[in-house]
Amino acid sequence: MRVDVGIVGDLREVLRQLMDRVERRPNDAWFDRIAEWRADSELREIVRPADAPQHPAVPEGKLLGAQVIRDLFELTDGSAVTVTDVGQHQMWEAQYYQHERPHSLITSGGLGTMGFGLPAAIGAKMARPDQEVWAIVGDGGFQMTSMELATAVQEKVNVNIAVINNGFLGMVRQWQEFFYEERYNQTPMVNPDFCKLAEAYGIPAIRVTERGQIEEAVNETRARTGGPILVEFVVEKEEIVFPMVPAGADLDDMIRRPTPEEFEQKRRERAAVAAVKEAPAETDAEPEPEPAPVATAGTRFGV
Ligand SMILES: Cc1ncc(C[n+]2csc(CCOP(=O)(O)OP(=O)(O)O)c2C)c(N)n1
Ligand SMILES: [Mg+2]
Repeated sequence: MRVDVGIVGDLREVLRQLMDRVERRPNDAWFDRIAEWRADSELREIVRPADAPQHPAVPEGKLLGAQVIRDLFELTDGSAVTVTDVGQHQMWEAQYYQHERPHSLITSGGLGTMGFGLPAAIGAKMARPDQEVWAIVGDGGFQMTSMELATAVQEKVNVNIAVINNGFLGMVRQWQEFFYEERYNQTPMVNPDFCKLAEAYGIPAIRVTERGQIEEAVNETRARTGGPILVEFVVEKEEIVFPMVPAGADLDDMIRRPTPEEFEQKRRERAAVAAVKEAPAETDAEPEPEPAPVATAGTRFGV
């Protein structure tokens, strides 16, 4: 790169001095654009305060994995070290737990191995005993290394374990929903009772099935000393992590969560298709060809 003036110095100092010499240029158009994007994202948001109007995709009375993570972030003031496994829960963690300190999120970026979360969280707590450490794991990945509960008990590791139980290998189920017509092959899980499993190791366990129970469970977990504790969050089974980039597609081809309006439109289209499919044939004539599927991404178009 061609350099006009070479400056050697502390960047912080040099930039400050340069700022006085540079004329401020208005950037309103760019900031307006960002504000537009923000407003659009807010419309699509599913984690909202409990008393706010909810996105129509949020099933009534269901607990969402995304809500669990957001509430955990707020209840811990974002100060915990979190260690994730691999899957949807990992993405909710990344989206809804805002980390402002370095080294406070231990997670694989991509190509991660299920089963990593629990043992890595035990290691993190041993390395940083003064920090609050949460393992955030899926029901599938947790079962790959759940025998390490014994290590946590034996070594009295005070790690908090959040099992996000959606009854599925959720990340794979989501692909099956979007790209394989909901053929849920090998993804539904027959799980053990996670609370009883913890108790078998002498670990106290709490089950949470509603958003209103999260606060008490998290507070109780944080108050625990001298060993591990497990909270099972029983969440909506068919929650979707957005945005999603189909295999091989460019990043700007990402699939976003529909706005409430788009969601209602899809719902109407699906109802219309279902009505056509269910209508009894009126004549002996050849049946009409099936209408083309209307959903461009995902057939259920859920949360
Ligand atoms: C050892 C291993 N096997 C398979 C995969 C592929 N894989 C990535 S996420 C996932 C599903 C994880 O399910 P679960 O632990 O229940 O988490 P969820 O997506 O439901 O939050 C699978 C099978 C993997 N990453 N590692
Ligand atoms: Mg799961």
